[in-house]
Amino acid sequence: MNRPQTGPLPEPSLIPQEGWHCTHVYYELDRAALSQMDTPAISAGRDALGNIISGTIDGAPERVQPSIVSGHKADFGLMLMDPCPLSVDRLHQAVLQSPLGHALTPTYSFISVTEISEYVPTVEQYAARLVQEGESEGSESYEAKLNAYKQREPIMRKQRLTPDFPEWPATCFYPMNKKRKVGENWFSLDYPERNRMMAEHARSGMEFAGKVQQLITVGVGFDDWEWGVTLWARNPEYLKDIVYRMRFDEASARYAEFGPFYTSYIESAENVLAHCFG
Ligand code: 76R
Repeated sequence: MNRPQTGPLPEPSLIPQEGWHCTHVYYELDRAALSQMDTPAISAGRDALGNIISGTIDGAPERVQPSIVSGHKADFGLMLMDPCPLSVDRLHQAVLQSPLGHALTPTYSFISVTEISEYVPTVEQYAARLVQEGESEGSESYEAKLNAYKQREPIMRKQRLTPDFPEWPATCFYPMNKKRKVGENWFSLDYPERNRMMAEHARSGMEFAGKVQQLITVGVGFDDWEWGVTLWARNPEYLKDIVYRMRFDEASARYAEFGPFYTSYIESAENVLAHCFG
């Protein structure tokens, strides 16, 4: 997480030197407030809200993803990302200030930023890992694997810092911590030990390539949990499969603590509102 500062200090700014701000926010409809409105007012309000949550209004964040939340925790959710945290928050405020805003209650939110985890190997570290795993430097297979990683690395970087969202129908968000208990404190383990467990974690994650995509955003210093886990799945059943699988990884089994899960289904703004308002 910590990168040494090189060169002159940057100008004071809200914009990260790399990466984006991210907010997950969930809203519930207040049916009592809605019942006080007549049908044309609700319909006009729905149009206005649809415009906002489709992310097409002026100054909208770079990424706006509406989804239908299953269960009682909320009716719909938004995942918002932008270099500027105020641009992210402006969209949330636009929702609340819209004509239906008084009939919407935010029930949960999580604010975080993107980063490249300290456990993602650089090309040099990857090369060293290949040798450690028994590849001989300069061999054909060593060069092939290294080249493949060289090609993949910038794409992975982009996807971690300024992601494109996959075109998949299901998503799940939950915040998590790593334990800080006497005798079981993630943060008092040395780096090689954490790196060993995160490498095991990454290997089990890669078994879900093509089925699940993950985005880890960091809440440390911003919100009540250390990380936000966003999973997108080709099918909701893979959400269950991956989370179950990872419960057996040492990094999760021994050290992870989880907050509430928000599972939701990605739809256009129009469909989300049609679902919620009937
Ligand atoms: O970024 C990378 O792909 C490199 C490898 C990798 C890192 C560094 C990786 C891979 N993860 C990393 C970091 Mn992950 N991840 C979770 C959860 O439910 C649980 O038990 C844990 C929640 C899931 C489901 C998941 C999925 N990962 C992290 C971190 C940050 C740790 C830090 O920086 O200290 C957390 C909290 C975390 C948690 N992980 C993968 C996945 C998947 C599917 C992969 C494979 C890579 C991919 O296809 O995207």
